Amino acid sequence: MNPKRYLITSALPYANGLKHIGHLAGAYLPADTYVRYLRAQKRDVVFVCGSDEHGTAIPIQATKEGTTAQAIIDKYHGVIRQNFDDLGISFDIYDRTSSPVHHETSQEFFTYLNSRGDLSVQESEQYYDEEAKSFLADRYIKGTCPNCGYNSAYGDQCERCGKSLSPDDLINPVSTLSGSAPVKKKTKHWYLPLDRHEEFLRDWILKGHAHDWKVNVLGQCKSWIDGGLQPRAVTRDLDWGVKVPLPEAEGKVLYVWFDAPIGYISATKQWAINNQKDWEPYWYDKDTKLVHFIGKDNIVFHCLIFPVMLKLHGFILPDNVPSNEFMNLEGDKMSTSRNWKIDMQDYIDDFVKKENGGPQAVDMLRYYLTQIAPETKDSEFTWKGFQDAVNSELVSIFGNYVNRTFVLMHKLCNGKVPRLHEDVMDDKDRELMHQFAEVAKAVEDDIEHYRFRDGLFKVIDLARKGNKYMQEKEPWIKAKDSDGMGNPLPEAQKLIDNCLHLCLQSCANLAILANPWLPNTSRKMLYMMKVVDKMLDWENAGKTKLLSVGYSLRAPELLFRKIDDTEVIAQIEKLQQAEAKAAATNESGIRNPESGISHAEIKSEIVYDDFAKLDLRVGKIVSAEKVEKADKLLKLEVDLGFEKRTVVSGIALHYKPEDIIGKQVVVVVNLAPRKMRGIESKGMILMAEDAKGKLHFVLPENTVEPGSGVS
Ligand code: B3M
Ligand code: ZN
Repeated sequence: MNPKRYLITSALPYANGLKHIGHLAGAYLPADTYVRYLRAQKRDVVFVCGSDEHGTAIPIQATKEGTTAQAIIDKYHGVIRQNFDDLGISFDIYDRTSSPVHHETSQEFFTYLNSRGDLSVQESEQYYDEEAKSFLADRYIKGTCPNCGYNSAYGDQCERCGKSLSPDDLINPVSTLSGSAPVKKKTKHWYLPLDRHEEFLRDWILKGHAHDWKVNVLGQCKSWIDGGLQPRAVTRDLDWGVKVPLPEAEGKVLYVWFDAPIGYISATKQWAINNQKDWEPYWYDKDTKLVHFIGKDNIVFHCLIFPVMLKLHGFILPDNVPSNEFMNLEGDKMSTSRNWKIDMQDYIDDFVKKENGGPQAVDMLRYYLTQIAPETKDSEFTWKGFQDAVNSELVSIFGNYVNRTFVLMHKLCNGKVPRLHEDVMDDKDRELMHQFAEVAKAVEDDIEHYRFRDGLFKVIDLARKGNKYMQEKEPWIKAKDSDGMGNPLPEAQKLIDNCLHLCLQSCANLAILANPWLPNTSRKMLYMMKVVDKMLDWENAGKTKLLSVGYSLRAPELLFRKIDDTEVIAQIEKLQQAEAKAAATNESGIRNPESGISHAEIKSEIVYDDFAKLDLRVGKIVSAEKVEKADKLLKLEVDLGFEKRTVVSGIALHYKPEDIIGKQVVVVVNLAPRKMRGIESKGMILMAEDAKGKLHFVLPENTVEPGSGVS
C-alpha cells in the first residue's frame, strides 16, 4: 500500500558560497528524480529545501569577503536557488532559515523540549579568545585533526577526512578570529541528552530499518550508537543565529544543527501558507512518508539527532535517509578550500548558457551525475567520463534511436504512425512489445528503492534494445522490395509498418521512463510526438498503444549534441588553473607567520609504497616548440637515455623554447600517456612553483646521464 502522502527533503545547503556538482549529485538530483517519479505517479508529494543561513560558516565568509553576514546569505541564497532552478531541481519550495517563520518554529521547538525536561543544562569550560573577547564555537577554532593529522581541521569537523569533531578534540587549537591560542572559560549550555534515547535509536534503526536503509547509512549509525551516545550541546555563544528564547540565555543562539533540520518543518509551513494548504498532516500523520536526501557527512544529524528531536516533539520519523557517499573529481577529493570542484554555476555558464546548450545540456549533466552516482561507494567525475557518457550513450544510443525512428517513419510511413499488422508479427516484434511493461516495472522498482543509477541504466537499455531490433528488422532494406515505381510491395510495407509502429511506441515509453531523470528530453519528445504532458503519467508506462495509428508526428530534432575533445581539455585546464590560484592565496594553506607567505595545504599522508610507484628519471630536453592554439603549452622532446619521448608541458608562459634546449629535467616516466591538443604526452616534467606562480625546473645539482633514476 502506498502512503497517503510524501514529504521529501534535500539537505539545506549553507548559504556561504557556491555549491558544486558533488553536492548536486549527493542530495538534490536523486531527490528530484524521486519526486518527479512520484508526481508522475500522481501521489501527493511536497519537496522542500532551502538555504541554511546560520552557523559560524556564514560570519566567517562575511569576514573573508569584507561584508556582513546578512549580505552573504542574501547573495548566496539567491545564487544557489537560481542554480537549482537552472538545473531543473523542482522544489515545491526553496525557503531560507533566516525567515521569521523559521525563527519562530525553532524557538517554539526548543521551548517545548525544554519545558518538558527533555534538555539538560550544563556548565563547562570552553575555548575563548581573549583578544577577540569571544567564545570559539565550531569553525571559529582550528587545529590538527586527531584522526588524519590535517592541520586545518575545524572545531566541528575535519574537512579532509570528514570526521565530526568537537573543539576539545583538536591538537594545537588556534582561534581563527585572532590567530592566538585560546584559553578556557566557563559557560552554560543546553544539551540534548542523546544517551537517554539509545534504546529507541537502536530499536528504530538497527532493528526496524535493518533491511530497508542503505548499508552505508546503517553502518555509520551502528558505529555511533555502539560508541556510546553523549549529550549534545544545542546552544552556542554566538550572535549569529536563532536566539535562545530564554531570559537567562542572553548572547546565545541555537546550534545551527539544532535549527537547520527544523528548517524542513518551517519550509513546509511556508509552502502551506503560499498554497493555502495544511502543513500539519505532513509532519504529524503517520501515513506520511518522510524521506531525507543527504550526503554522507550529514548522516548522524539526520539519523540520530533530528529523529530524537522529532520523537520528543511528537512528529513523525523519517521512513528513509538515502544518503550518498562522495563524488571525487579527476582523481582527487572535491574541495572548496583547494578549489578542486566544478560549481553548478560553472557548468551553467560553460554548457547550459551556451548557444549549443540549453535544456539538453541540463539533461546531459543529470544523466552523467546519475550514471556515476555515489550510491554505495565514492565515485569519480572526469570530463572524459562525461564526454563518453554523453557521446556514446545519450547521443549514440538514446538520441540516435529516437532520431532514426522518426526519420524512417517520415520516409517510409508518410510521417504518420503506421498500423500494426498482427498477421505478420513475429517473435522479435512480440519480444520488443513485451519489454515495455517489463522495463517499466523494473524501473519503477529501482526508483521506489532509491536505485536511481540502475533505473536509468534500464531506460538506456530499452533504447539499446530498440536499436538492435531496428537493426535486425532493417526496414530500409524492406523498402527496396518495391513495385518498380518506388513503392514497397504491400507485404514489405506491412513489415515496415510493424517495425516503425513498435519503435514509435517504444519511443513514447522512453519519454515516460526517462522523465524523472531527463525531464527536458522527455518534453522535447512530447513535442515531436505532438502529445500533451499527460502522456508522461506513470500509469502509461509499459503501454503498447500510446500513439494512435494515423496520427502525424513532427520532424525529429536532435535530442543531444556531442561533446568535443577541446571542451574536455579546456575544462581540465580550467580546473588546474583554479586550483593553482587557490593554492597561491589559500587561507587554509600553511601560512608562515614570519614571511606572511601562504603555502598550499599538505596533501593526505601516503605510505612508502605509494611513493615507490612513481618512476622518476633525469632527462635532457633535445627540442622544444610551441603548440598551436595553446598559449601555455610547449611540445618537448626529452632524451631519457633508453629512448626519446614527447612530453607536452604547460610552461610556455615561463620559458621560450630556444632557451631550454639542452636543459636537464626530472620526468615522471610511468604516468599514463595523455592527449593534449591532439599530441600524445608521455610523461610529466617536475617544476617548482614560487610564491608568484612562476615555474622553475627541478634539476640535479650536477650533470648526470639521461635515464638516471631519482628517488
Ligand atoms: N547545511 C550542512 C551541509 O551543507 C548543512 C545541512 C543542513 S541539513 C538540515 O553539509
Ligand atoms: Zn581529519
